[in-house]
Amino acid sequence: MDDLFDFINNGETWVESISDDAVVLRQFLSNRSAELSATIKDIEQQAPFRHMKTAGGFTMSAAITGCGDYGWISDRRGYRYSKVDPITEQPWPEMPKLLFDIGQQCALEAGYKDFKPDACLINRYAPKSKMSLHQDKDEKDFTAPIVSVSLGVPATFLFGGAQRSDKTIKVPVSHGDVVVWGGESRLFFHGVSPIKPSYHPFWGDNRINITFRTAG
Ligand code: MD3
Ligand code: FE
Repeated sequence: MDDLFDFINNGETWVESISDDAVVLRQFLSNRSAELSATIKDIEQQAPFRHMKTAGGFTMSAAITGCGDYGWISDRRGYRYSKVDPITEQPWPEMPKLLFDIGQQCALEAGYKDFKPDACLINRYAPKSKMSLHQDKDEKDFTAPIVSVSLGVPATFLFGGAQRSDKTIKVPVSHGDVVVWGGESRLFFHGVSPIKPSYHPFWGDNRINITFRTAG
């Protein structure tokens, strides 16, 4: 774990603040992205990407899977975390140590000590897929930050405020970037603009977003 930082952060990286308690760690994972991508492909073999239905009956354009103790599910009963994958009817794949360490190290870099993610959600966006403005509030403990890792083709995050009507700013994110948000911003509205067609050598025209959370 102490060594992790050496091998993820020996390239060109920089930090951007997007609000008092949200930061972008630019290119933090660029040196680990091949292994990280292979790890995601492996999880996908155990728990396939699927399109969930929103509570309102719409199909989400981003496909989702995950690993760790909890996975996020959505069905007619609403949104919640579950220890069982409804497709495989098995526990979600174990969170690989590589992922846990990356989530914890990125949180630490942003000033959050002892972050212990128990859920790692993985979103896959094809061209035109988007995520509408929402809050992440299904987790039990809002004092824990959320760490987000972007892979594949670039995207534009929409970062708003505590109210849905608050103005949003656009934050471009690309392969190897990490966003960490906690404190006030933990419950801010956010989303992802429709993905523009482009090409990434490993992920093709897809974008992957990995979020580490303390859910249970
Ligand atoms: C939180 N995923 O899975 S994560 C989600 O890129 C989700 O797949 C998006 O939102 C994705 O729930 C965004 C990164 C993010 C960006 C800005 C935020 C999370 C944020 C601003 C406030 C709070
Ligand atoms: Fe979210």
